[in-house]
Amino acid sequence: MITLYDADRCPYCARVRIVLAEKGVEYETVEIDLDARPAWIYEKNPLGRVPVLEEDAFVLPESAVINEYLEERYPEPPLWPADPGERALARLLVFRFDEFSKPYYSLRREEEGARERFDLALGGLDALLDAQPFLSGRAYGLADIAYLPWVVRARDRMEVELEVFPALAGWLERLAARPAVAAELEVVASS
Ligand SMILES: N[C@@H](CCC(=O)N[C@@H](CS)C(=O)NCC(=O)O)C(=O)O
Repeated sequence: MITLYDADRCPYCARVRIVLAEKGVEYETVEIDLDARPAWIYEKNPLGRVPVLEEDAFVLPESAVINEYLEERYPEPPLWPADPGERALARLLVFRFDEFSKPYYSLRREEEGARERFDLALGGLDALLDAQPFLSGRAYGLADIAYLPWVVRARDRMEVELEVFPALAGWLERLAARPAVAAELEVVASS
């Protein structure tokens, strides 16, 4: 059995929850209180962060690495493009995620100029989604899952208007039709 050390409010955990749901993998969760983390979480992850995935004696932190592991361990349905070039570009987006999250967290801290910087980052995603249907390329996949939790939280909790980014808004609407994503939208609405 897989155990996910998890926190409802954590968008990095949401990445892993979505992949587990897409792949229909059964798992149990241990909810970690991020405001009072148990000391033992450092034995699972020396950085003390969630998510952490555990399968018997195997323990793995880092959402992007966990999702790569799940993709290899449970290959169906595939969440990376079959084409090597398309896959590499999708991985590049995940690799450069900090370029998106930096202005996001800056906006959350209400720093000066953050809204403009985050709008620029959203504009970058919008332009990409104008050119291709998904961040992962021609089909939905791990790059979409890597960004979606922050886009949802920006819209629902930080009063970010997505209407000015029509391709991005359309992408979110299409993804919301997927049960794995709809379940996450409910987590955000109820937490
Ligand atoms: N790079 C990590 C980031 C995980 C992360 O920052 N998780 C947050 C919760 S959303 C956390 O555990 N924060 C506690 C801390 O930073 O001490 C990943 O992708 O899994």
